[in-house]
Amino acid sequence: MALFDLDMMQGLYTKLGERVEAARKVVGRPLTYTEKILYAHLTQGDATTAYERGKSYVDFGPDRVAMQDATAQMALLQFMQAGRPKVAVPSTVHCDHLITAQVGSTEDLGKAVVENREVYDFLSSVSNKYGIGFWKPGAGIIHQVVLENYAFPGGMMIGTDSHTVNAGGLGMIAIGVGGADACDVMAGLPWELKFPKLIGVKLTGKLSGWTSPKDVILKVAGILTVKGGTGAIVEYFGEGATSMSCTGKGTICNMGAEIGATTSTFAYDESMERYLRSTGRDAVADIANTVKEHLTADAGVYDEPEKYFDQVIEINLSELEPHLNGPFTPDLATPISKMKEAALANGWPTKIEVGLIGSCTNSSYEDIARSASLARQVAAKHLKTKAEFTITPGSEQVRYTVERDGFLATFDEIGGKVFANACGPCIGMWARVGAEKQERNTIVHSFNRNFAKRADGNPNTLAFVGSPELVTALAIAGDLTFNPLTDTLINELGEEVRLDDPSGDELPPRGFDVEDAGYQAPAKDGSGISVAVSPTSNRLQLLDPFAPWEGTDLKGLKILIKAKGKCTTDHISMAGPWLKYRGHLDNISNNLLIGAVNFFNEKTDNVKNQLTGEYGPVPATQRAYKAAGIGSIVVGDENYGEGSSREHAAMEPRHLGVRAVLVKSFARIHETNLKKQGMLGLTFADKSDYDKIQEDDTVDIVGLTDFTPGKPLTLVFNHSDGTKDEVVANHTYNEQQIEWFKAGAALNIIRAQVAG
Ligand code: MIC
Ligand code: SF4
Repeated sequence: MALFDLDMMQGLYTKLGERVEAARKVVGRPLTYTEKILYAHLTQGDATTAYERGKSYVDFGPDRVAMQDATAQMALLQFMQAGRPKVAVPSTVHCDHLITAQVGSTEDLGKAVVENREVYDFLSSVSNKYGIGFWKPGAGIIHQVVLENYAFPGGMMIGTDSHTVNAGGLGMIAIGVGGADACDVMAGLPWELKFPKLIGVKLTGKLSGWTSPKDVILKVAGILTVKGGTGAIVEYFGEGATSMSCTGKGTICNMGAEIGATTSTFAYDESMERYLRSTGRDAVADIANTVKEHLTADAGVYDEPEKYFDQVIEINLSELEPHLNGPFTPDLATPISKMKEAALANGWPTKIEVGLIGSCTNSSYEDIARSASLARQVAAKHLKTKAEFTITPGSEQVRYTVERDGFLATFDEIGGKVFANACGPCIGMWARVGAEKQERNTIVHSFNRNFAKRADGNPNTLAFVGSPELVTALAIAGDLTFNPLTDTLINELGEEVRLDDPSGDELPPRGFDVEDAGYQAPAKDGSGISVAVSPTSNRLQLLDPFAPWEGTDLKGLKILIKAKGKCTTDHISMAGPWLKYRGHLDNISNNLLIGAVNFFNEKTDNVKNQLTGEYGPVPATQRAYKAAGIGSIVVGDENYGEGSSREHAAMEPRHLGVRAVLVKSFARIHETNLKKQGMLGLTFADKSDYDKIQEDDTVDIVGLTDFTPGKPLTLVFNHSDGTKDEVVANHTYNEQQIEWFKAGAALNIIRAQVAG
């Protein structure tokens, strides 16, 4: 059984009333639920000042840390340098990202265990040594396992994965971070966050028929776009919130990452209590019930939300339609009734090749049960499933239970293939037959992201995100323009049939069950355990400290790339085949920005080497600058670094000698990752200055000797014809972050403290 630290939770709850009261006093008004949890986690104890949302930097003390294998390697390589004997807060590692989905769960898992042995052994022994809970490959996807075992109302957690926010479904403030942040918290240091703004989403009405929690977030994504949540926590409330399942809330919070939100959450309610009890956590529910009044907003807040939130959105669930979002971006929201029109207008291929359900976003018992209710109709109504269909369960506990209850057998009858309990097709670990032909085609899935190449590496795969029940219906129909609410299908007997509304239990009537959940507890005393990293390994590499700042302005930087349009972390540091190098900084650096579009020639991975005038791949060009001892700069567009928490997207350019990243705007996690790694992350004060940058420019960054919070820097673009443009670049570095820059990286400071 996994170790859940009830004492830690009890400790927090014991102080909760007092902390909330102190916060209420300094803030001087009733508090939202989010504010209560934030103020209850100040490292200083009781609040003494009211923080300014979107401005004040605040030190928090999270209760837990969660890491997945693709990011844990770098997080733990850094932690090993911090010189601590044990992690300071309960922490876990989950092996989920490195398993390829190809044949089926057993074979694929077996293969992954062999291929990734070195990495799994490393993670398992580091975990064992430092007191970290270890979830073996096959145990499930981090966010599902956390929801089932560790999430608790009122808690605060950070995790090295952007979808850590999933735990908001159980009333947590759970935030995705880079490995360096996790390293700090595990080392017992405070975790700093700019006090977020608050967005309130009021849910009225009730879900019914085809509409599901997924449609709430697909709709919200359409309203707020991929950057609308930046710097904000989204709090959901209203009768529509309390009437939906806890796991449905998890789905909504999960995809808060897709609107750039810091996190999302729901106040504690009966759906959460039911879920806690059903997953064997009566003790957690019982203790939570004793502090219930603190685990929701103060009276009146939800009645007049405009007074307490920076922005309020209202959605009537009774009128909400199922949505499909995509392709290529999760905020392009189309209600199913408009899909036919949209597909025709945009020329999207309407034949659906594959429907994929599951993932960390939509793997609940309810999701699977409702999808199975549709699959059952295939035989009953003499239909034939037109598209391929796959299922990736979120955890072994869910998989075992839905198998026991006959749902997997039902999927088998419609030709469904069950992949391992892992990320698989969601993160490009899908060995999809024929993907290399790069044919234009359409897939539908219940995951969260649909950036180009994300699922199968094919840039011409159009992926649409929908609820598992809609994905199942569309896979049966094989047609993107099929609207199950109004349309009929022709069955094998030539008859017109309609699919009945999906239905299914929220929680297993016979309870959850599992034989081996896949958990390995750490050693009580890990001091004798040694962790070996082979110097010749191509999977793991010990880290060398980054060099400190030289103390001068930076002159003569070359433009490595001026990226055009969307540049997510998938564009900066691709996943899929590159996941295997996540523990080896030099090897993974060979994927630096290979997905970004070069503004000057509209090509990917093709930039001008300003030393030779030749065009070549981005990583090789940057290595040439590095070899010549010349710094460079990366220029980007809006919401640069959107998506993943992977700090590789910041460490790779740092490792290869890029000195600054200058963009129109940043995604939060990526901006922090850059700062942590000692890189300069700057934004154009005037966004149209982006247009002034020419391919052959060299760039000077002026003002670093007086690098001060709130004071912009000056950038000089020296054009090849001898003219120049001088522009203003803003930054959000505070005193401490400027120290990180000067030291070369935040870790260099911890290291110096340990040594000193
Ligand atoms: C993702 O969904 O993009 C990932 C893969 O889970 C990432 C983490 C990673 O890149 O390892 C995330 O969301 O942070
Ligand atoms: Fe894994 Fe996909 Fe979830 Fe990321 S979003 S944790 S890749 S299943």
